[in-house]
Formats: sequence, structure tokens, C-alpha cells
Amino acid sequence: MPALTKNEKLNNWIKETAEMCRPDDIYLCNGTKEEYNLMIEKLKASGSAIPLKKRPNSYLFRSDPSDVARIEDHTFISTSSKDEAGPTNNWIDPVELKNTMKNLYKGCMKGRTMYVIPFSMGPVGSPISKIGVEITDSPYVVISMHVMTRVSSRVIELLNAGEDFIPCLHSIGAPLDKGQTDVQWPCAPIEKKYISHFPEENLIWSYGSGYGGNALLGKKCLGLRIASAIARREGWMAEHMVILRLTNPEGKQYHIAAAFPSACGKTNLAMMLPSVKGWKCECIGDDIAWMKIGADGRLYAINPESGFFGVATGTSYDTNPMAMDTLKENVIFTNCALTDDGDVWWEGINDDVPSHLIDWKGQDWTPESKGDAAHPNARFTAPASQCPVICKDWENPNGVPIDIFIFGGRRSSVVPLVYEAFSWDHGVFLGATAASETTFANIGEVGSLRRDPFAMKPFCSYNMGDYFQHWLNMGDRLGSKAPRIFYVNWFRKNHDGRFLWPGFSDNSRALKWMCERIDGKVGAKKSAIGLLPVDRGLDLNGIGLSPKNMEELMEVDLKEWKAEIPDIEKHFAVFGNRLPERLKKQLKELAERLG
Ligand code: SAT
Ligand code: MN
Repeated sequence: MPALTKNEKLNNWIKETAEMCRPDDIYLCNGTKEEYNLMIEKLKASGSAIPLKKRPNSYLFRSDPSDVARIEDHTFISTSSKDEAGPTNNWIDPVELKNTMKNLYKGCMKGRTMYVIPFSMGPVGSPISKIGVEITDSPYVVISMHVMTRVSSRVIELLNAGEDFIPCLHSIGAPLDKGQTDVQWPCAPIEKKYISHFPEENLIWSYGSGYGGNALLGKKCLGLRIASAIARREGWMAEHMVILRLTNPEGKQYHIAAAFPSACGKTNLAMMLPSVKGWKCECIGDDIAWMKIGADGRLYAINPESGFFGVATGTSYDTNPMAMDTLKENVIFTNCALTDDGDVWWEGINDDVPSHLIDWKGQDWTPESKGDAAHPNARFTAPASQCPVICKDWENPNGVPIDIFIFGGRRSSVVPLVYEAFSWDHGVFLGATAASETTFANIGEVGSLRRDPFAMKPFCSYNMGDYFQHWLNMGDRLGSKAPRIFYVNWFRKNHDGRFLWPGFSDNSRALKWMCERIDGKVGAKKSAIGLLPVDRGLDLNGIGLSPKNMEELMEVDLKEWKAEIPDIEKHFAVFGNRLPERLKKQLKELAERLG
């Protein structure tokens, strides 16, 4: 086999992997349009890519019904000791896991091409960026990585010059015998799916799934799991956060990073059109923030990705017009429904439900059919550069200085629309106790409440008690330059089960309040749980909500909150002696304030 690059570590890894996986051939990716088109031709020929007449250069894919979302039960953090992975991760001893997976990988790429994808997370050459190389046998992964990461000959040049990289091995786990015809979405059965991480050696091994974060290894695997471990070692932060720039009518800019669990409206927030007059919102990222302390002592963030892998279901010109305008061309759709005139459709896209569709399973669908036409976790993969409100600084290698952190989740009760933390430690407590009702973004029970600290529960690859301490340490280093911390809940409902807050562009009202808090323009009243807006502090001009509605939305019911305490205690107990004393103190103080 000829050496593919001038990077010895990479060449050796390619050679070893080929010997284990036995592909028919090997292809080094360069990220060009020609390469993208070549993959598309392959995917069209195999029946996987369905061209969409209504959207130039856009394609629909339908996954296997067993392969529709991240699979947390099959996701592993393999550190030498179980304690290091901590109570929030599935752990298997690295020797055992590698043995199991090597057996699966043996001959797994037979009949297929092995693609080597060199990519940069973050602008090529930025001091915050990292290089990864994904080996995969899926051309769908190749085109998706083209959109989601920076695949280019410049990355190959850096590797040739000896730059280090994070190896990310992926196989769909579906070898082809000679003459065997391929299926539309090849993958392995559920019991053979493994999404494995070896944070002590910066290594990712994924097997058996072709979907989203299981297969596009730059995203959750590298961008959050491996990056969180590196960030802790190196003293920076890798967070599950959107990044946006808000500009007030006087032209002052504020940069906000917000953490919500998957499918809680991060993409909608990142691309919001504010309803408050004169304020502008620009998108920098919709899922991941990598942040380092800059020379001036402030915290600077970059979006390590270059595309959006957004939930299609529910996205419409009402909920997220900027996303809709991002999706006009050059988009990969997965598990959406297909209209008779060659367009995609999903529940919530508009009010007219077509009389006939092909559903995400490839079956005829009419409004009388049972089940959804699009899968609830149907996704679009689109270049960030196509977003009409993408910030001109979204690729600034130095990042943007963060002023505000927001935590939140989906709570139909208890938690008010917005409040501010008393201090950094209290803010870390809010992040550490964040809870949300579960959705379809991960396979598991839908609608139950789970504590999802910092929206990082599925993504922090080391002991989460230490992760809390890392947040406290970062605050100590940032001192007075630390971002201010807020908590929001857009999803509170009234007793009839109706949402109390219109959400979407009106969420700008809460963001405006935060900016004005920072500038000392609006006051706040102390409550047991944090600082709440004072009357008229929140700009409600033109929103048309009754005072009773607002009262319910902002209500802090001490009885309901007292009931949270045992649940938080249970949640914290899991971390044992790794739980920082400073968070225990916060819990004690909350209980005291609740009386
Ligand atoms: O993990 S994915 O990339 O599939 C999507 C998500 O859950 O945010
Ligand atoms: Mn996410």
C-alpha cells in the first residue's frame, strides 16, 4: 500500500486499519466539490440518495428504522479506571472493549471503500482548533463531514508538516460479499453498535451505526467527549452550547453562549429574529462552543463546526425562518417525508398537510395513516455559511468574547421564564442541577424528567464531579471577567397544558433583560432561587400577555421548589466525594432560602 500522506502516525494508522477492516480500496478525502459530487453519484446509484427536484443539490436519505438517533446505551467512555469515567458514563475496561471491537472490525469493510477524512474542528489554523481524521466506510458520512467540519487540502498540508490529529475510526459494520447488493442504509444490528471513546489516548472507535452523532465523529465524539477531557487537562472549556451575538439599538454587542439538552430549541435560539425593536441577533454556532481565556483575561469562544445538523421536525417559517432560508439548497435531509413533487416535508413545516407523501420508512402515507410521516428526529445537514443571519465573525480564529452564559431545559412546571444567578458558584450550581423533560433526540423514554448538568450528561467524558470542579476553577481564573450566568425555561405550561410563553422571537425579551442586567440598566428582585426581573424590567411591549399569564410564568412556588431538593440531593449523591464542597454549600443555602 502506498503511503497516503507524509504523516507517519497517520500512514501507520491507515495501514493498520486497512489490515483489520479489509476494505476493497482506500480513498483520501480532500473536501472538494468534485469529491462531494462523486460521493453523491455513488449514493444515487445505490439508491441511498434521493435527489430533491425542489431544492438544488439537495438529497433525502432514509435510515434503517433501528438507526435513527444517538444511542446512549451503546456509548462508552473507556478509561483505565471506572471512577475516572464517573457515574454518568457507561464504562468498559479499555482492553476488553478493544478486543470486542477488534473482532467486530475484522473484515467489516469488505466490499466497500475505506475513506480517510482529514478535518479541522474550528477554522484551520486557529489557536483553539483541533485536527481529526475520520476513517469510515460510509460515503454518507463523507458528504456529511464535508458540511459539518472543514475537510480540505490545507488540513492535509498541516498533517504532512507533522501536525498531530485525533484518530476517529468508524464503520457501519455491514461488509458486502461479492455480488451482494447493498441496502439503502447499511448498518449493524443494535446489539453490535458501539460508540466508544478512549479519552486517555484521544481515540474514538464507532461501529455499527451510520446516524448523526454516532457516525459524524467530529461532532459529539470529538467536539464534546474527547474535547471535554482535553479541555480539562489544558484548562479550557468544550461545551454543548449555542453561540450568538446580540446587538442593541446603540450598536453595543453582547456574546451569549447557551446550554440546553438536545432538541430544546438551541438551533431556533441561535438563529432568532428578535421581536424587541432595534435589537439584532446573529448566529455563530448552534451546538458546540470551545472556549479559551484570552490575553485580556476574558473567555473567547469559537464554533468548532461548519454546518448545522438540526432537527427538521417542527422547523417552519413561524418557528425558525432563518433555518428555513438556510435549507434552500445544498442540504442533506435524513428521515424527512418526500412529497409527490420532489420536496421534503415534516410535521410542523406548514399548515397544509399533503394528501399523499412517502414517509421516512419509504411507505405511502396519507393524513389517515398511523404514525408520523417524518421521524421526530429527522434532521437537516446544511452549511452554516448559508444561514442569512450568520455572524461575520463566525470564523474569526480568535473567537468572540462571551458576556453571558445561559442554562435551561424543558420544564412544563416549577421553573420560571428567566432568572439570574447570585454569583459564579450559584451559576455553576444552576448548571449542575439543570433538568429537562426528555425528547426524541436520544433513544429512551420520552417525556420523563432527567437532570442533565450543563446539557453535558451524554457528552462529558470524565467524572462529572471533576467537571463541576473544572467549572469552578475556570470561574476562579476568570474572576471579575467571568460571564454572568442566567437560567431560562421557555416551556412552562398552564394548568390546561398550554404554553405560557410564546417563545421563539419573543425569547429575545429575556436576552435583552440579561444584557441590561450586565449594563446595570435594570434592577432585579431577590428570590429564593435567584434574581428575578422587577416589574417592567422585562420588555413586554406588544407581546399581548395578560398580567395573570405573566404571574404564572414567573411564579416561584416555594412548595414546588422544596420538592426539588430531595431530587437534587439524590442527583448529587451519585458523585460521592467527587462532588465539590462549594456545590454542597450552594444546595444548603438554597434549602435555607426556601425555609
Ligand atoms: O448527537 S447528534 O449529533 O445525533 C444530535 C443531537 O443529539 O444533538
Ligand atoms: Mn446537541
